Amino acid sequence: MLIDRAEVVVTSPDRNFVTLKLTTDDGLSGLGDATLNGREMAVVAYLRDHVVPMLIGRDAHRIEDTWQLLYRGAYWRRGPVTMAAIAAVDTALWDIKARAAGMPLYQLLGGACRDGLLAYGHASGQDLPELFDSIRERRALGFRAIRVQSGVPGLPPVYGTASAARDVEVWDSRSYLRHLPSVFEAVRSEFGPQLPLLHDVHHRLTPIQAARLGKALEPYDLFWLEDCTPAENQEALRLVRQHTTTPLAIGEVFNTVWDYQQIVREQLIDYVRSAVTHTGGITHLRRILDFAAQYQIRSGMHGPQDVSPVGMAAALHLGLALHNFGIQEYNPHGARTDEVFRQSFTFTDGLLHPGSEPGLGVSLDVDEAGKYPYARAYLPVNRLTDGTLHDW
Ligand code: CS2
Ligand code: MG
Repeated sequence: MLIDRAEVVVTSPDRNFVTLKLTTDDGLSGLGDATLNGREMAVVAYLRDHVVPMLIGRDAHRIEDTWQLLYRGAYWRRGPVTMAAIAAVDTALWDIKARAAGMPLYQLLGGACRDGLLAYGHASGQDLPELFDSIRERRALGFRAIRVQSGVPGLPPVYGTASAARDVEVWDSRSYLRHLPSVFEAVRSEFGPQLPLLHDVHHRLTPIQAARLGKALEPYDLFWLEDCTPAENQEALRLVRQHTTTPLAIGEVFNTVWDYQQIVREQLIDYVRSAVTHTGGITHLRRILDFAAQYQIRSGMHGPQDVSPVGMAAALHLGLALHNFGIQEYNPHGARTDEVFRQSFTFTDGLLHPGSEPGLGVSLDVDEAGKYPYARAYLPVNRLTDGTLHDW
């Protein structure tokens, strides 16, 4: 079964998505997500100019060897562009292999370890009444775990709040640190002790500030505190850990197992945030999560809207088959995206399931995709109140 055709499809139904479609000489095809938010066309060029020519004529069954060829064979290792491109090839080959076997992909990864995947949804508000409404709305949709993001008095809307869609955000860590514990206190007294609550700091604090926040939030029993410091300084987590028992989640911007080496071995985190799409595909993320499992660290895969339905499906198949699955972020896509990518995964009573169709269970309607050309878009940036550029 040889790879005969490789197409890179760029479409922007509700936002930009990059999809690799591989087709074999016996007519089977597989999909892989290569979407890198705000830098999409860099991955398109990497795939079209460098990767696709290497794939044509290769045995589609040799997933591991192809992974090693694209990783080691390039000499220049790691990095988000390279690893998103490798992820797309890897995912598409797993999709093909499972379609050839006539099985849903999770069967090839070892079979189901559970009935469904606990998902968390996003709630946010500028103030408490708006936040409470948003939590109630997520609960009505079935979510059993909720990420809570809140506006900060004195600042314009910040990351994670619905009205924050702007090019430049404004940030002040002191105001945030003062305000956030009171938000969780109010949410706990309104919704009780049982509901799992999560929060994303989005890389904005120094290690000592993060330590203080983790400690201040302990009474409210968070499921996790995410990206409390910029993730590339792994050692910073030691200081945070010394001061708090609030569980920590890190890694949505990581792309290889090497990014996790110290924080996993030293047990500085509790959840691995990597997505299949940004971390070299199913093959490599499985490797990271098997390493993490030795330390009772679990998965908490990134599932924003900029991971396409193909990337989401890949996450669900892997999550179902992993023993150390923790939770899955789930941010439903818009109606136009769902028309372009027909999916078979389900969300019932707060649990996701990848479905029972062969392969990933996602098909790409290329004609529908063609209606939505690429639209250049950037992520926002974040500035302190004096104008200094800060982490977004
Ligand atoms: C995030 C994302 O889902 C999350 O936890 O941190 O919203 C992230 O900002 C985007 O995926 C960036 O592309
Ligand atoms: Mg995040």
